[in-house]
Amino acid sequence: MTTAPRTFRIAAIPADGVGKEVVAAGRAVLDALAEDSAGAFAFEWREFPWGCEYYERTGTMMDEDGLDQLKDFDAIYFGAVGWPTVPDHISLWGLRLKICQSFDQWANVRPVHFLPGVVSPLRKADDTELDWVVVRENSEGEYAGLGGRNLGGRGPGGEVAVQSALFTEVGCERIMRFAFDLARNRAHKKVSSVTKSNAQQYGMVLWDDVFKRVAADYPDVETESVLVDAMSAKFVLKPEDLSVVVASNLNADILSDLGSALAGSLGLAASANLNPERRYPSMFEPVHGSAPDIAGHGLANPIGAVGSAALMLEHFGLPDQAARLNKSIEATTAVGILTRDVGGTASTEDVTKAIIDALNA
Ligand code: GGG
Repeated sequence: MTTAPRTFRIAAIPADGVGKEVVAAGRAVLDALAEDSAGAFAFEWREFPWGCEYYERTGTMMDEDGLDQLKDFDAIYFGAVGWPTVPDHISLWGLRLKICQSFDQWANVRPVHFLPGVVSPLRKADDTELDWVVVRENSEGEYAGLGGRNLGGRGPGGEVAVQSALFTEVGCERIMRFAFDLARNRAHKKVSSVTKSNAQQYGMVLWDDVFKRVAADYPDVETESVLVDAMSAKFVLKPEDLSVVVASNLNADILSDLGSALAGSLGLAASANLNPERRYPSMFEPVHGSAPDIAGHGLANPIGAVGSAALMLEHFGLPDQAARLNKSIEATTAVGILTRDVGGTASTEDVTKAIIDALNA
């Protein structure tokens, strides 16, 4: 008996700058994997031209009915958003945040780990193996979009703006349960919760209260609550103490960039924006932005995007293929095929080709 191949429909949104180069790299690697699967699975792609150039042509970052166009895909594979000619808050809210929030992708998972052959400011010895995961609350908090400008009518030079953070008990609880479930399946069963609840006494105290309540349901998982300033120091000074770090939208955004820089480069970091209920498509993207300074020169590190493709394979229920992809990334960095951001001279294309070659090694 033969089984029908499973075809995964993926919406590719390369968007801006190096996003175009790294999405092309990730697609090439995934297509190579599918070609080699003897028909067991396939990927059907549709590419969307949205982003800052699209905004300059049309006045919108994505089509008005864009969410409708995306909603039936199995996943979204995203590049990076932002370009100097468009204000960042317009490009971010018009595309990436719009998709994350409209599709209730409330869990943003950002693993941090060492790769062989990559020099990291944290690597103390060849055998030091660090890996932790930042779990970012991705639907509310400081990025809830609440506030306003021109408040109070104080005249020229006296403008007042308010930016509020939204914390709901439901939103806090679901991200914490997600973090605890993840920690339970890791060797180091620990969740570190991050806030600034000594200074932000409403939403973040609610976060702390919910954390204590949820932790009681996971007696097998070690816990700690750490202020974000102290956690930044801990990332650098005591990273071996970390396993799953759960934090609000802004705090986790900052900490995950710090984590990937400590692993060697922002270009290495993968991420998944998940709608765990699977009511809407989830979105997979490298953590890095559009990097206008190197865009178009073949210098971008494709590893963050390829690692994000591995997270997408896990989401599709193909963990062996995800592991195969991650092994190919490691085989590539281990022999020193590295882009400039991690001290090498290889191009985006060289690294992509090496990853594809390593799939069958
Ligand atoms: N691929 C990630 C990306 O494009 N990031 C741009 C950015 O500014 N993101 C802010 C955020 O992560 O909320």
